[in-house]
Amino acid sequence: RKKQRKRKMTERTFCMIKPDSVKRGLVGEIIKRIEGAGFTIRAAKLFNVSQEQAETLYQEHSERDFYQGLVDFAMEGPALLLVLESEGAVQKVRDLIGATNPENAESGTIRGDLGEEELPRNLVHASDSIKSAEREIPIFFSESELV
Ligand code: 3AN
Repeated sequence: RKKQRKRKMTERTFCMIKPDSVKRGLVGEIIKRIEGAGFTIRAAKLFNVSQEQAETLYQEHSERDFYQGLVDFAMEGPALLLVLESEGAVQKVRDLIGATNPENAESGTIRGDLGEEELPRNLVHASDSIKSAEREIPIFFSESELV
């Protein structure tokens, strides 16, 4: 419909509330911020990420010295996996999360306000582009799990 075509593009992005957040009891606080920012949750599951999934998610970092630690961290306990939708969702969730290193993340962001540990323990992952989101969502969700 005409009205819908004029609106900005609705995007979906993949977000993982990482094991450090789940351990620290921060899931509610983080979801509150996500919902408060206007995202629609399209899928959510508490999940033990497998080694294959962690390696696939982080494949672009496979040559980095922190890769093994990053993969192990993703598997150290359950994570809350999300598919989030909004206009411009990819950039919007990255803005909400803040800089990669919590030490450098601005206050008002999730990592800036809640980050207390060293990398890779930075609370939340979010896809860095639409292309990444399209690659990452199917690592964890089947089409039928998206509502
Ligand atoms: P972001 O999550 O902000 O997109 P990336 O893609 O550069 O950051 O890094 C992916 C993940 O790798 C980060 N979320 C973090 O957990 C981990 N990481 C990044 N840099 C380092 C580092 N220097 N040492 C340990 N882990 C890191």
